[in-house]
Amino acid sequence: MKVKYNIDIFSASRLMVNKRRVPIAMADSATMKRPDVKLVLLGDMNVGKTSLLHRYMARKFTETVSTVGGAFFLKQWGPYNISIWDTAGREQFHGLGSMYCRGAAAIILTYDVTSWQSLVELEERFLSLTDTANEDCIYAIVGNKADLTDPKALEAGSEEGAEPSERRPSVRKQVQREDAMALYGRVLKYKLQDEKSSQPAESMCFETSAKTGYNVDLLFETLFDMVLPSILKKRAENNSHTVDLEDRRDAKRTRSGCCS
Ligand SMILES: Nc1nc2c(ncn2[C@@H]2O[C@H](COP(=O)(O)OP(=O)(O)OP(=O)(O)O)[C@@H](O)[C@H]2O)c(=O)[nH]1
Ligand SMILES: [Mg+2]
Repeated sequence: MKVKYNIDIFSASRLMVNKRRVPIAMADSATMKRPDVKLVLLGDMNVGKTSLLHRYMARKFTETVSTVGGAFFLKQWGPYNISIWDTAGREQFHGLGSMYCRGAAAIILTYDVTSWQSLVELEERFLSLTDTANEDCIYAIVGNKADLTDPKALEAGSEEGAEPSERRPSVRKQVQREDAMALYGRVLKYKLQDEKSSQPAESMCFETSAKTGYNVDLLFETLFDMVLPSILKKRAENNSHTVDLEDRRDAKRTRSGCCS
């Protein structure tokens, strides 16, 4: 089954509204809320980026198709609007990655706990794409598909009061949390961020399951809270650049009154 996005900028121009030939992107532009801040999911193909986002936004795990280009959701968080960008992990879309990361306040570097190579790829292929992110960008390292290796993550999806599942995780875990934490340290070094003044590795490395929902809300909502200072900073900057036309009219009136 195909995953539908709130707004898919790549297909928007091809979609029609009410059979009139009005592109959705255009139709929505008047009512579309402006994002205050941007969060980006990066990582190799098949690690579960789209599934994580779909689990969080639609509260469901459904079959996905490999992402083409990228797409974003808009999430209202209190009075703020957060855009969450899903990117394609396939090599052929690699060139687009740095464009998606431009101005990002938080980046989720996603790997698959059952694939050591997916962790290696984060460092070798994806880290350099973050050069266009904000200077104070926050990084989370996320090991998805924990349901395949961790009984806690597998049980997270079972109905309350249901019998404990007979199934046991059967796939070998290839990436331990310590490996992810070590990568987090190297990410900070690469970004020239001071380890002491940055978020500690324990709070920035997550193991999740898009399939059962394990730690998915925790991941996104921890990051939303962490980017609030970026939102406030951006809003303050925007306000200081705003010219109040009423003020200017008053000033003109006063001046002309004074001279006449
Ligand atoms: N067991 C398990 N399978 C998962 C999980 N998340 C995703 N999958 C499966 O992994 C495959 C890839 O998931 P996607 O979400 O499409 O992966 P992606 O990272 O978006 O891949 P690209 O769009 O190609 O970059 C699909 O078959 C999913 O059903 C998970 O938490 N547990
Ligand atoms: Mg995808």
